[in-house]
Amino acid sequence: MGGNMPSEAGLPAETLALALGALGAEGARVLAVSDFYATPCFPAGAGPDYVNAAVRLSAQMDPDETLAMLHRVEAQFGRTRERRWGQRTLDLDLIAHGSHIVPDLASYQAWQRLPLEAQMAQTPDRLILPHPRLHERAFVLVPLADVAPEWCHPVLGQTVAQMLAALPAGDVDEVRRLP
Ligand code: A4P
Ligand code: MG
Repeated sequence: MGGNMPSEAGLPAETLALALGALGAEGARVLAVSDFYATPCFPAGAGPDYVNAAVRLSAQMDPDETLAMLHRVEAQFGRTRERRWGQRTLDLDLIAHGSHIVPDLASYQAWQRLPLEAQMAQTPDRLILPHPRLHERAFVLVPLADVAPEWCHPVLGQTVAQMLAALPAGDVDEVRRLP
């Protein structure tokens, strides 16, 4: 979960907290919620700091149904899409769905290996799992380690704890737990 703009629900931390209830109302069972973290905007300078968190869900939904459900909850909190990586009230990304690789290994690897410039210019028009950038982002891995430290990346073969330990210390230090 991430947000860096106020919504009608309030500041990003309030939006994220209320979105947890909305996930439940959509039929997903919330198994665990991470702490909330203040994280510097990526790319640097593109907007205000974010609040990020990670949630572990159980639901009778396949990956596409899960993403559609996340998009419905984003819409409830005023999410609009003007620009890739634009500022947003609420971004709910699907980081992983068990150990599924979606749609297939070759497509996953094509997105994972995309250079940064191309990432900024291109948006996938379908779901890619695991999320192709999760292993390089402290703002994902720090909260994820609260709820799923032992989850093992099905392509990279590393747990969340291992991927987090491999990040530059400076990236991790910039992620600040909110009181
Ligand atoms: N899509 C493909 N795979 C996925 C997935 N695993 N989860 C597709 C979610 N969506 C996925 O997403 C664009 C398209 O990606 C969708 O149509 C979907 O089918 P979007 O949510 O419309 O646009 P976006 O949010 O701008 O893209 P995305 O991919 O969510 O962006 P990123 O790369 O996750 O970056 N800085 C900090 N500190 N914290 C943040 O949370 N987030 C972003 C968003 C940028 N900088 C940030 C943060
Ligand atoms: Mg998104």
